[in-house]
Amino acid sequence: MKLYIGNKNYSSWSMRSGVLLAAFDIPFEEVRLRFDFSAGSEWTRTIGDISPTRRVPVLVEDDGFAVWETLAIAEYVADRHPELPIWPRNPQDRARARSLCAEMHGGFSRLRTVCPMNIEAFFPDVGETLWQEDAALRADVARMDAAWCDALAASGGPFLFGGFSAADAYFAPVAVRLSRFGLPVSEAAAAYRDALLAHPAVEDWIADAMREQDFVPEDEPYRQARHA
Ligand SMILES: N[C@@H](CCC(=O)N[C@@H](CS)C(=O)NCC(=O)O)C(=O)O
Repeated sequence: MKLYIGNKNYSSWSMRSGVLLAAFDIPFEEVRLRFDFSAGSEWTRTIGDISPTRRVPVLVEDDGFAVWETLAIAEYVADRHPELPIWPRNPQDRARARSLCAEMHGGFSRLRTVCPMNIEAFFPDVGETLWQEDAALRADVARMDAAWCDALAASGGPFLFGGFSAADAYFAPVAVRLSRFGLPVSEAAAAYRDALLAHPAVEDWIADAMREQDFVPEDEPYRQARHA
C-alpha cells in the first residue's frame, strides 16, 4: 500500500500516520507530494484524484481503496493487523488512548495555530513571547501536560500506555512543537517528549525532514526564508 504525505518538515498529520506505520514495521510505500498549491503543481494536479478531502495523509491499498483522516488510518491499520498492539490491549487503556487521539484531533487549537510544526527551525524567542502573552496557549499545554502525566503515571511509561501505541504517534508532532518553540512542561512530560523524539520511527522522520531543505511560505509564519 501507499501512504501519500506532504512535506515531512511541516506536515504534522502525515507524520502521525508515517510514524505509526514505521513504528510497527508495516510495509508501505511513501509518496511525498510537495506542498506547492500553485496552479499546475504536482500537488494541484494530483491531490484531487488521491484524496477526496484534498488533504494528506491518505493510505491507498494496491486495489485503490483509500483511507483518509489520520484517525481512520490508525483504526484501519489496527484492524488489518490485530496481531500488533497498535492500540493498548486493555479495553480501558484503549478507550483512554482513543480519547486522547480524539482530543488531539479536534482540540489544542491554539497550540496548533501559533506553534505550527516546522522540524528544521527553532523558535525559542517566539515561544518565550507566546508563553508570556498567550493564555490560551498556556491552557492547551497545561491540559496536554496533565493528560500525559495521568497516562504515564497509570502505565509507568515510557510511552503513554507503556509500549508505543497510536496515541504516541498522535503526539509525536507535539513533541517537535514543544522542543522547537521551547515551551515549558513538567518533568514527567519533558521525559515523555524526549522519549518520543528518541523513538527510531520519529528520529527517522525528523532526519528525512531535515534533508528536505524546502521552504513553503504558506507554512512559515515566523520566517521569510530558510535560515532567516
Ligand atoms: N483531519 C485531517 C487533517 C489533514 C490535514 O489538514 N492535512 C494537511 C497537511 S498536515 C493538508 O493536507 N493540507 C493541505 C491543504 O490544506 O490544502 C487528518 O486527520 O488527516
